[in-house]
Amino acid sequence: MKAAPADFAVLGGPPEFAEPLMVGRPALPDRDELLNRIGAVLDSGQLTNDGPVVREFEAAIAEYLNVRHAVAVCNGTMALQIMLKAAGLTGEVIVPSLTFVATAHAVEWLGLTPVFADVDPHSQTLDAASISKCLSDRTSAILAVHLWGNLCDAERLQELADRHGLQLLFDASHAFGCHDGQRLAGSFGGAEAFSFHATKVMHCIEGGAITTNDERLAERARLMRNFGITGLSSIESAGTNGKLNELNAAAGLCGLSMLPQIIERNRQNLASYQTVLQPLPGIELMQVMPAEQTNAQYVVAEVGPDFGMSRDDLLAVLRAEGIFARSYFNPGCHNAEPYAGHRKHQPIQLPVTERLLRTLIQLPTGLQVDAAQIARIGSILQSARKWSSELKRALATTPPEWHPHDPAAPRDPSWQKVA
Ligand code: T4K
Repeated sequence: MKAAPADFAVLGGPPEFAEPLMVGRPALPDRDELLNRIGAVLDSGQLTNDGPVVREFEAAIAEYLNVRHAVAVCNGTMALQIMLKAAGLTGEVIVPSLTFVATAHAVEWLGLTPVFADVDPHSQTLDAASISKCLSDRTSAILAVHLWGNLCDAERLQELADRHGLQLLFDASHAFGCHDGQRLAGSFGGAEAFSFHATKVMHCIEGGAITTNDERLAERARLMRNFGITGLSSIESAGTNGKLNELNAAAGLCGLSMLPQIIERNRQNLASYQTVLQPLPGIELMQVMPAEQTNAQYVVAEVGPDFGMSRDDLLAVLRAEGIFARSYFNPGCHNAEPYAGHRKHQPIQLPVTERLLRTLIQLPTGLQVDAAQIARIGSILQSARKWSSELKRALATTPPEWHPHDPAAPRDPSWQKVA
């Protein structure tokens, strides 16, 4: 409870959480299940190269997502690159700027040009009207992102893609387990790419997959992830090494068993955040899809003018309290190198993206967080809003106190004196 501005940790008070709450902590697999699976891999002697555990993992993903093909790869970035390559794209690919930079980099790495479109203010996924403004005679595809697990309007995007003879592909890294009431993410468009990084709702520690109903695209992807090798003495094309190994696939199978439990907790956490944020003006929780359709892996809110302080000041206040919230995906792909300021990447203004990059905050969730902790976060937010003028003034004049465990804190202790 912060009864006065001086109680806030930025002003020298004790932090609310001595053990910090991270924005997310990887869900740790059941130890016995993981060790058993690892033991079986070691017993088999097959550690990688399309072994039986990778195949079991692929079959399990395809079945869960109700899609014909799942091609497992070593991470989400590789899933994107192989998917784009297997789709045979050329020229320009329209992508949102409001995404993890890997979405744009995957396009750029293939020698294609990512062209940034704006997002819808509500869903924060690609806005169809904005896509239309980015079209050129070099456009070959739309690469949409189901950001924060919000499914894109796939029907509308497909219609647009068909009208202009474009391919439609998805970065589904945030959307494992999300559905629109009928279909799960994974079977929309020509193909979808998933990240199974440790921070994702379902993870292999590091891993990813391409999912598709297109048999030929799946075949090309399989070939590409294994150097283009078709047999002991035959190589068909210039592939890469995108293979998932057996140990990571084993971790992925454990991740799949835990998925219902993780999604359930995430949804409970989302409901708790709704309760604490609903009465608080100036901070608005994003919830687009019904709770039972989202994996709720990201708790995203927008900090507006009524909150009394900027998103960045609020982040500083929270971090000092041990609430390590984040400001994904600031500065936005179009403001990062090698894209910043190039018209070929950004032919249009991106006002919604620019606003969201300044105002979005992601709050801690996952198995590490419970309703009681969210109530304490709510109380801090309430007091921060109440004392916003005092906190802002203090932040502007005094270097903030850092939480003892904050990895973002400057390492040199003399920094506070120098600043
Ligand atoms: N497309 C999209 C839309 C994506 O979001 C991503 C990845 C990709 C494509 C590419 O997929 P991959 O090639 O990565 O498979 C993370 C992840 O590194 C990245 O995978 C993810 N998106 C991105 C959104 O976030 P950070 O900057 O959040 O990582 P970090 O280390 O700060 O971790 C976040 C929190 O989790 C921290 O509070 C600490 C905690 N943590 C993290 C790790 C890795 C742990 O407690 N233990 C851990 O082992 O990047």
